[in-house]
Amino acid sequence: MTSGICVIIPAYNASRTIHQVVASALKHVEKVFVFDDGSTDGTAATASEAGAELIKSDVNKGKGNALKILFQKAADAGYDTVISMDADGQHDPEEIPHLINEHALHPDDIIVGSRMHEKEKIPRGRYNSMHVARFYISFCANQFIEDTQCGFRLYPLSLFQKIRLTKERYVTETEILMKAGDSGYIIRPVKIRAIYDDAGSHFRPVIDVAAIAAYVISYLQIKWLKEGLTSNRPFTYIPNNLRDRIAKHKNIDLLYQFIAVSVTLPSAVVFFLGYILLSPVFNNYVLVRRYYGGFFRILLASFMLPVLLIVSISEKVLKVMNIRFKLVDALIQWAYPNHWIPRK
Ligand SMILES: Nc1nc2c(ncn2[C@@H]2O[C@H](COP(=O)(O)OP(=O)(O)O)[C@@H](O)[C@H]2O)c(=O)[nH]1
Ligand SMILES: [Mg+2]
Repeated sequence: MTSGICVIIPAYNASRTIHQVVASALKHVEKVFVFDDGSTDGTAATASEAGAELIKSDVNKGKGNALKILFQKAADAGYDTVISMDADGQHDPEEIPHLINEHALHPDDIIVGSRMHEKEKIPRGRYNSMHVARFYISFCANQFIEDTQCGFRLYPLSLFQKIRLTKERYVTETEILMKAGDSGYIIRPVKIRAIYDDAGSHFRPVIDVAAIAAYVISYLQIKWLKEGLTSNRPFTYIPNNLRDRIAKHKNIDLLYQFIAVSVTLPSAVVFFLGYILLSPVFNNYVLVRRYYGGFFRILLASFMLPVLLIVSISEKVLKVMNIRFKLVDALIQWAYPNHWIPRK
């Protein structure tokens, strides 16, 4: 049993699994906090029965909101480190010691579970979107992150004094990694099992993926503008920066994200030119230069995004017509390689 570390679980209609998750987690930590987010299926009572301390909301506000409240709750209770886990049984509490052991070796770092080594167990569409997401999110975070979409993580709570969270629902966890990495934190993977048995999901493949993509693209554009014009300054995040201030106003944020996504390709060309032409003057994009392909691969990857969309839709249409045609996986592997120079 490790003191100073607690487990936090955002939960929404998870009565089938929450008892087992809480009870097993309590074998490894002294305290488990569960945030019940307006569940209608008895999640709250089941979590309490299993021994969790419960926080309850009557209306559903999504995973991001729940996590923010849980970080605060854990800090108020005197913990300096939290482990976040999903409520639906997709994370095995018996693997909590893997995160704790890695934390003991690297107490200042963020530890993130990675399922990417178990590709065959992850639904194909999910794996592919995780692969593309990590390509871009890694550039936001100035380092390669193996699995950017895994919610089984260990955070030092001091992190949340250094970054400001502005996004909601499933975007929050991506925002945390980007801002942490972009302010100098090291993000370390630990291998965990990928569990996709029969867990239902609240994740909406189109809306939630689009929300994450729009935030990542709109974040990167401000970051790369700064990085392109300054020398050797890869860590561009400071709380309440321009991107955070835009995010404060919902409608302005939506409009800005729409414009940012619309100009993805021309802006990639501009940054690429800045990468080539300004580097003798400014020692710019220093961490992009730790990526073997440099900005040329980023440019190529960005131009592949619309191609990928067309090929994915074609695959789906052909499938309906009973014609099997699988090009997307190969295209993704080719266009979004993860060739980062390893950290020493
Ligand atoms: N508090 C809260 N937690 C949520 C909500 N939606 C999802 N979660 C948590 O996030 C985890 C992952 O969400 P899920 O819908 O399973 O997405 P997936 O695992 O990525 O398919 C769930 O197991 C819950 O722990 C929500 O609306 N409120
Ligand atoms: Mg799930």
